Amino acid sequence: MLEQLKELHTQALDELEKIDDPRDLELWRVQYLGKKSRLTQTLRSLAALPLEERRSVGVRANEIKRALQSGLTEKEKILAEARLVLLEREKLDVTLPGRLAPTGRFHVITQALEEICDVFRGMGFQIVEGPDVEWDYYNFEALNIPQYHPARDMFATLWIDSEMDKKARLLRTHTSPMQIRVMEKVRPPIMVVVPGRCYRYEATDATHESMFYQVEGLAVDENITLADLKGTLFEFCRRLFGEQRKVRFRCDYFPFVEPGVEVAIDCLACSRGGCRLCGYTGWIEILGAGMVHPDVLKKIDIDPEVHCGFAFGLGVERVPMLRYGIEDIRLFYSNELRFLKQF
Ligand code: 2NL
Repeated sequence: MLEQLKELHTQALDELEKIDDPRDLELWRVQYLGKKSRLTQTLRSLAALPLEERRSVGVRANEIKRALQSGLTEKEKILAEARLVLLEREKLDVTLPGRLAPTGRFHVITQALEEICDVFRGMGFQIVEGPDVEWDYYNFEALNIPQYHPARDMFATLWIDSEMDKKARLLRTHTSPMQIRVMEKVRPPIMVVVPGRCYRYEATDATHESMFYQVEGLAVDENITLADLKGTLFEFCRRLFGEQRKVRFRCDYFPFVEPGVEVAIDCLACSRGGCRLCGYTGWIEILGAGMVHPDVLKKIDIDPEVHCGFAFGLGVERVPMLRYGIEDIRLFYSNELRFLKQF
C-alpha cells in the first residue's frame, strides 16, 4: 500500500511539473485530489485497514495530500504570473490616436481631365472616348490632311504599319479621329468632347512627351457661328482658370478648320505684367480651335451648306503645369511618388 502511494506521489508531481495551461491544471487537480481520486479513496477506506497499517498509511496519505496541494497552489501562482506577463505584452492603449490607412488618389492628370470634362458636361457636351490605335484615314485623311500634305509634319507620327500603306495603322496624334467617327454615325446636332491619350514621335524635353493627354470638342448644327465658338471657349476659360480671366482670340492655322484661332488667357502669375510663366508676353495659350473645314464635313456626307460647326483642342498637362508652376511635363509620367502625392 505504501509502495503504491509512493508511486502515486512521484507520478502526480512528474505530471504537475509539465503542466503549463490552467485547464490542464484543473484536470490534474480532479485526477489527484478530487473526490474520486485514488488518494481520497485511500483516505476514506482507512477504517477497513488493520490498526498498524491504518496509522502508517493514513500519515503517509495525508503527507502526500498536503504535498500535492501545496504543489497545486505553487503551480497556480506560476501560471497566473505567466498570464500577467502575456497580458502586459498585449497591452493596448486605446487612447492613442489610430494609425491612418494610406488613402489612394487619382493621378493629377486624371484630376485635371475630369475637371475639364465636367466644365464641358455642364455646357451640354457629351463625353465620348475612342481607340488609341487609329487608321491613317481617321487621323489624317478625313481631317483634310492627305498623304504628302505638308501639314503632316505638324504631327510627328508613331506608325504601326508602313506610312506608305494606304490602310496604315498609327497611334493617334490627336483625339479628332473619334470626332470623325461620331459624325459618321450620328446626324447633327452634335456636341461631343473626346478626352484621351495621344502620341507623337518626338524627343522628350521639359514641354514634350511622346504620350500626352488631349481634350477635343466638336459642335455641329445649323447656324453655328464663330460667335458660338467664342462664347463657349470664353466661358470654359473662366470656369477653369477663374471668373476674372481675360480671354484673347487670334488667327491661327490648323488644316481641319477655317478660320482657325488660338485662344489665350491673361497670365495667372503676373496679370499681363510679364513673367517667366508667360514668357514675358502676358498671355498664355490654352486652346486651338476653329470652324470645321467644309471639306471635312463633305467627306462624311454632311452638307456644309446646311450644317456647320466649331471644334477645339487643348493639352491636359498644360493645365496643372500652369496652375502649380510645374516646369517639366516628364514629372507626370516618371512615377515619382514624392511628386505625385502632392496633388
Ligand atoms: C490644339 C488644336 C484643334 C481641332 C483641334 C477638330 C476636329 C475635327 C474637325 C475640326 Cl473632327 N477640328 N479639332 C480644331 C482646331 C484645333 O486643336 O492645339 N490642340 C492641342
